Amino acid sequence: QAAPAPVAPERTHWGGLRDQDRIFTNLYGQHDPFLKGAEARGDWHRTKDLITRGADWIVGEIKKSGLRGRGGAGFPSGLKWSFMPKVSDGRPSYVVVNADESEPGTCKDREIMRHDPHKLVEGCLVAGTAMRARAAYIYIRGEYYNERIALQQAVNEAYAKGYIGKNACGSGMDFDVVVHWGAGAYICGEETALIESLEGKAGKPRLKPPFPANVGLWGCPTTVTNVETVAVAPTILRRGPEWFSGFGRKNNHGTKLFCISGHVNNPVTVEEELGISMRELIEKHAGGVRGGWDNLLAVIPGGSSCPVLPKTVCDNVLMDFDALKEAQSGLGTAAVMVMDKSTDIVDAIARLSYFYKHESCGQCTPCREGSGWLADMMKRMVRGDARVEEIDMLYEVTKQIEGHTICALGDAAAWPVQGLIRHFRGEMEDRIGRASLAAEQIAA
Ligand code: L3W
Ligand code: SF4
Repeated sequence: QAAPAPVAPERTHWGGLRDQDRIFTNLYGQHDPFLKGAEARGDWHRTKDLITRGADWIVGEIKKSGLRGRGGAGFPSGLKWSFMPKVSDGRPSYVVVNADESEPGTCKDREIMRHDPHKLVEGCLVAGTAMRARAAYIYIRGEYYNERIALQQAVNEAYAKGYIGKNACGSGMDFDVVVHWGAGAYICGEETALIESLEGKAGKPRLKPPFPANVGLWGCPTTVTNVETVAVAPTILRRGPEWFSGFGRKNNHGTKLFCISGHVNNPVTVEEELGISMRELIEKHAGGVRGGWDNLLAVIPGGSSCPVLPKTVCDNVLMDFDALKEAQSGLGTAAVMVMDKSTDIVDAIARLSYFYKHESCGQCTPCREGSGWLADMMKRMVRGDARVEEIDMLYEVTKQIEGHTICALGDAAAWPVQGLIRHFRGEMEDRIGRASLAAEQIAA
């Protein structure tokens, strides 16, 4: 597999997002995260005027804004919300907020729930209205204890103030918000596993179709959507879809939270314009790569499922859905994991293989068996205890998994290994060469 040509930047310098254009102005917890502070920041300001304009208006505005889902898949949000039934057949409709943030490297939804929980609660009401839902369930990762407490406090405050519950915001509509805790399984972040878990069953993904918009929670129309996607909706409606779509570029609009971790001087979660260059993002907000940009080895740009990119690609790549797809990786959850030259890249990817093997629900054979094979083979690759031809075999195993499983966890197990082979095959071969030389010397 030849390395892809670096993506030519369409704009190399954006000047960065201005403070007044940030949606999450309270990310660093300098101000009161609860009702008083939230109202001072503009949350719950004339929400009644937004929701009484009706479902079709909200969906239309979200479509115009170009918002794409912030949970990893980047599916157009207005379109997804429009899949919900316009006329009820007697079954209630539900909004389910996916707050089971478990993708390694990802910590953006955590920041929202800690520091700006009212944006999410208000977003539930707005998104719920758009989908003609009567209630929202927020499924929060079990390990997020502090976030759960903060979120519950915000929900309680919104009930007490009449923003949600009976006659929400004086709109004549009733709307409930329920916070539900997960129990620490990565697979419950997959939308249908999350629904199963919410129903009290083991979190095992369902086959799609039917999609949740037709058959979801308790067999009712349901949309599962990420925390950030829901939390930005009220601001988009208030400031207008043109304001939001003015950031980024065609098909990749808006502002976005990026979580930057690893070998940088200042790990951070920051809101920036989609399409900022990776280099600018890291240098401007994360204090640069430890030891300088030239010390960069590779970056996983969008959470562990997204294939690793070598420095040659990172030099020019833009941080949005299409540019990263073109670079044979993905924006995913925008969790940017930076690795400098001290990193054992084969070992780093081997750890991810072990993670996916551990988190596989075991329901389908290519993922259950394949993720185990990948983890075992990667362990040998780390030691160089393999034959060079086995690199091709390893790649072949990833191809047997990719696209052949019930849910995306199979693909997520396959892609990091594919990225490693695509860009660091030489390193893998050298390691095998060194190990066999050492074995020959010992034997002699
Ligand atoms: C109705 C259709 N609905 C699609 C809906 C679908 C879903 C959304 C996107 O995977 C990725 C995964 C991880 N009628 C529809 C339809 N929909 N066609 O649209 O669907 P899909 O299948 O493209 O993606 P997905 O299953 O949601 C998510 C990747 O994200 N990821 C990890 C995520 C981890 C987190 C976290 O920790 N917070 O989100 C990172 O890259 O690998 O590829 O709602 O129902 N015809
Ligand atoms: Fe379970 Fe893996 Fe199949 Fe998903 S792909 S249903 S995690 S076995």
